Amino acid sequence: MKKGKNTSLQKISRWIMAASLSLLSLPSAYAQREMQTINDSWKFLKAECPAAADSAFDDSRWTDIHLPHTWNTDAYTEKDYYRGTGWYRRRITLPAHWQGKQIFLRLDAASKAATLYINGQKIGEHAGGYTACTFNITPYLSYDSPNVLSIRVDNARMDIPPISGDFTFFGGIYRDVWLTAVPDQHFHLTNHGSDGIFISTPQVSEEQATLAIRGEIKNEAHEKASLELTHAIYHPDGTLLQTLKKNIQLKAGETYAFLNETAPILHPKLWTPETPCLYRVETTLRDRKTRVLLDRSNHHAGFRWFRFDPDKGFFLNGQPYKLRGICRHQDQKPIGVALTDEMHRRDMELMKEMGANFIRISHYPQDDALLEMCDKLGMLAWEEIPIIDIVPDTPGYSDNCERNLCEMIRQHYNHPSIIIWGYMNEILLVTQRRYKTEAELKPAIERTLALAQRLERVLKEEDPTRVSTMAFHGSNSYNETGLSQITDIVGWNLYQGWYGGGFTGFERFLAEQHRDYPTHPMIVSEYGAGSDKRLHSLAPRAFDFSIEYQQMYLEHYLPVMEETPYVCGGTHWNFIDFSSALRDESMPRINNKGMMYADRTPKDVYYYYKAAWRSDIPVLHIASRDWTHRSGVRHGDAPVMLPVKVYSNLPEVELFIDGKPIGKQKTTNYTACFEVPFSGKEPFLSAHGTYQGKPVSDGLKVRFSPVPAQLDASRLEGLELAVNVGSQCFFTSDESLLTWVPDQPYTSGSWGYIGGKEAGTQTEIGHTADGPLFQTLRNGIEAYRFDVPQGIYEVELIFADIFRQQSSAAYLLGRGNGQENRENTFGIRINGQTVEDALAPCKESGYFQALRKKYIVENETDHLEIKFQALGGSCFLNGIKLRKVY
Ligand code: GCB
Ligand code: CA
Repeated sequence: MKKGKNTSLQKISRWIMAASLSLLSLPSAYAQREMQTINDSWKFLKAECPAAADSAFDDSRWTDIHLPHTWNTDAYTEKDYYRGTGWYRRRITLPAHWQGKQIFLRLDAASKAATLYINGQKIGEHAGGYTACTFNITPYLSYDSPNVLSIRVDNARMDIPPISGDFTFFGGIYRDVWLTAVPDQHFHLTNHGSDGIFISTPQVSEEQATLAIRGEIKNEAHEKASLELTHAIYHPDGTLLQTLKKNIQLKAGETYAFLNETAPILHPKLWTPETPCLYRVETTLRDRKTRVLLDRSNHHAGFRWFRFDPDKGFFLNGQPYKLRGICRHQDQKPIGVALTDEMHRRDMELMKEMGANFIRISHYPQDDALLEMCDKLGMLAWEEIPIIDIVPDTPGYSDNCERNLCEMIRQHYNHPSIIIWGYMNEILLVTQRRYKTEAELKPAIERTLALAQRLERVLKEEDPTRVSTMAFHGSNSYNETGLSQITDIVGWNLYQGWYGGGFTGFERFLAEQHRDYPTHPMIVSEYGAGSDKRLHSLAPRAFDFSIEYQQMYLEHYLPVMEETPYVCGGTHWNFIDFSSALRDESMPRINNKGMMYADRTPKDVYYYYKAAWRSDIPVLHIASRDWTHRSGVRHGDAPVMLPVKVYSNLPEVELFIDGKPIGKQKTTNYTACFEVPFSGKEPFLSAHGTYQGKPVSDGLKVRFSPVPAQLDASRLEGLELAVNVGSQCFFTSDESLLTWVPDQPYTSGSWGYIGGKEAGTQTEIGHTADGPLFQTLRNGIEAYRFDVPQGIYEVELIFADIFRQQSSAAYLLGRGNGQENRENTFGIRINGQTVEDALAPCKESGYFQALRKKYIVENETDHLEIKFQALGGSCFLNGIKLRKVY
C-alpha cells in the first residue's frame, strides 16, 4: 500500500483494533484454547552437539532457518545423503496472559526422532518421522525471561521405520511446530499427538445417521471442577441441528472419558468425492458456575459407508464405485520435504482436477493439510505407516511401529475421507533377497507375520470402522506365507512390462489371484513406468525412460482396472517425480514414474487420466508438451512423418499442422494418434473437437530440426549431426537443446553404424548431465560411416565404459545390470588415419564416467569412416557427432 492514501483505512483498522482489544478484556476471552505456530527464527546446526541442550549454550553462529526445514537437500546430489543428527534451537517468550494455563508443544513432524529440552531440562522424546507428538511443557516454563527450546533430531535411527525403501528419509523438523495454551480443564491433548476427540458414525444410511463423539477431559487443577460438556452439530449448510449437553464433575487431577451419541439425523447429506458434504461437530467445555469457556474443538464429520467385495469391487454408500487413485510422496525438488501447507493443498487440487477420487498416502502419514483437503475436496484415502521391504530384528523396532500406527490412526481418525489403514509395503522384497537359505528365511518370515498380526490387532482395536491393508509386490509368496490372510483387503504393486514381463502379465496376474484367492478384495496399489522428457522413441521399450513407453504402459493398465469388476481400483505410482537418493537410471536421485514433474508441471499422461476420469468438462490435449523439440531423419525434401497424440474425452478429434488438416479420428481409450508430416522449423499443431455442441480446441508450437539422410554439401551447411548410438531414442539435452537422433544401420549414400549390438546400463554416468546418452551404446561396433563430400570435419566420439559389475539395487526387482567385468581397449582410425592407438575409456575417465573426444579430420574421399579395432575386451561407442567445419 502506498503511503498517504491510506488514512481512512488506517482509521478503520485502528477502530477494529480498539474493538478487538475491548473484546479481549471480557472475562472469558483469555479462557479458551489458543494456538499458534512457532515456525520462524530458529537456529540450526547439522551435527551432533549435546551441549546445545543447555539453555546457556551460545548458538549465535548457527544457521538461521525457518520451518518447515530439512537438512537433506543433499539427497538431490548425493546417494549417501546426511543421516545423523541435527539440532534446532529457539527462544520462546510467552504472553503474560498465558500464566496459569497449561501449555502444550506440538511437533507436526520431526524426522525420524526428536528429543526435546526446555531451559536445559529434557521434556521428552518421540520416535517416528511422519506423525506428530505433543508435550505438556507447563512445568518447565518461565514467564520472567525467554525460554530456550532445544530439539535434537536424528534421521539415522534404525529402530524406527522406515529403514529401507525407494525414497529419501529426509531429516529435520519439516512440518509446523505449535504452541497451545488452555485452562486447567481441557481435552486430552497429549493422546498420541491427537486432540483427544474421536468421531464416528455408528448408524449411517440414506434414511438416518448418528454421530458418536468419544474423548477425554483432563482436570489439571488442584481442586475439583464442575463442567459442562457440549456437542453442537451443524449441517453442511451451517444450521445448528442438535446440541448435546452433559454436566460432569472431575476430581483434582482426574481424566474423564466420555462417549456421547447424537439423536438420529434424518436424511443425512452423504459424503462422497463428488459431494463432499461435511457436518461440523463443535465440542466445548465450560465452567458450570462462571460459564467461562474453557476448551473448544471443531471437527468435520461425514456420513458415508463402504465395503470391499472380492467379486464386485468397492461400494460407496451402497453403490459400486471404482477407486481412481494415485500414490503420493510428499517431497518437491529442490526443497525436499519442507513443503508449506499451500503446497500440499495445491497437490490435492491437481489430483482432483485430474478426476481422481482416491489417494494412497504413501508410504507414510502426511501433513494434516493434505487430509483436510481430502475431506473438503472429496478424495477417499488410504494412509499407511512406512514398514517397507523387510522387518528387522532390531530391538524396539516393533514397538515403534505399533506406536506410529496408533499415532496415525488417532491423529487422522476424524477424517471421513480415510477408508483404509495400511502398515506394510512389499515386506518380502528385501527379506527374500537378504535371507537366501530356508533356515535364515524362516525366522524372518515368522517375525514379519508376528508383527503383521500384532499391528492388525492394534489397528482393529483402534479403529474397527476402517479396513486394513498391506501392499505386496507381484509374488505369490504373500499368499504362501499367510500374510495376505491377515488384512481385510490386499494391495498389489504390479509392474509387469516394466521391471519384467509384458503388459498382459498384469491382467493375467490379477485374474490368477482372483481365481486362486477368491475371498480377497484387491486394489492395484501401485503400477507405473519411468519417463524422462529428454527421451522419445518411435519404438518405445521398457526401461528406455521414453515418455512414449510410460504412455503405452499406462494406456494398457488403466482400462484393465476400469473394466475388471473385481479390481476395486488402482493407485498410480507416483503422482510426482520424487526424491529417491539411491536411484540411478536416467535421472539420478529421482524416481521418475510421476505423472507430474517434481515442480508439478503435468506430464502429458496426466491428461490421459483427466480425459478418462472427467466427463463433466471437455478434455482435449495435444500430448506433445513433453516433446516440443522434435527431430527425425529427413529423406531429400520430403517431410518427416512423426506421431502426434491427442488425449481427449471427445468422441472425435481433428488435427492440423500450420493450419493444414491432417485428418479426423475417433478417439479410442481417450486417445487419437496422427501421423503428421513435419517440415517447417516451428510448426503449430492444433486440435479441434466438439463438446455438447460447442467447439473445443488446443494448440501448441513445437520446434523441428531434422537431420538429413543424405549428407550432401548443401545439407551439411550449419548441421550438427548428433546420433544417440546404441539407442532407439531421441535424446534432447536440456542443457544445449541439441537432439541426438536414434541410431541407424549404415546404408550406402547415407550414414550409420556397422556391426555390433545395442547395450545399456541403468547406472549413473559421472561427469555429465546428459546421462541417458551415455547409458546406451553399441557394443562390438566395427565402424561408423558417413557418406559425405570432401572437406574438413569435426568428429566427436562419446564413450562411457559400462562393463563392470554393479550391485543391483533391490528396487530394480531383479532387473540388474548383469554386466560382465572387462576392460575394453581399442584403436580408432578415421579414413585410415590412426587417431587412437589404444583407447581405454575406463582408464581415461573411469568406468561409468563420460568421455567426449573431438577429432578434426580432413576428408579427401566421398565418405568418413571411423573404424574400431579391439585390443582388449571389445569396441563400443555411445554417441557420435559430426560437423563440417570447412
Ligand atoms: C514399489 C515400491 C515403491 C517404489 C516403486 C518403484 O513397488 O513400493 O516404493 O518406488 O516400486 O518405483 O519401483
Ligand atoms: Ca547412446
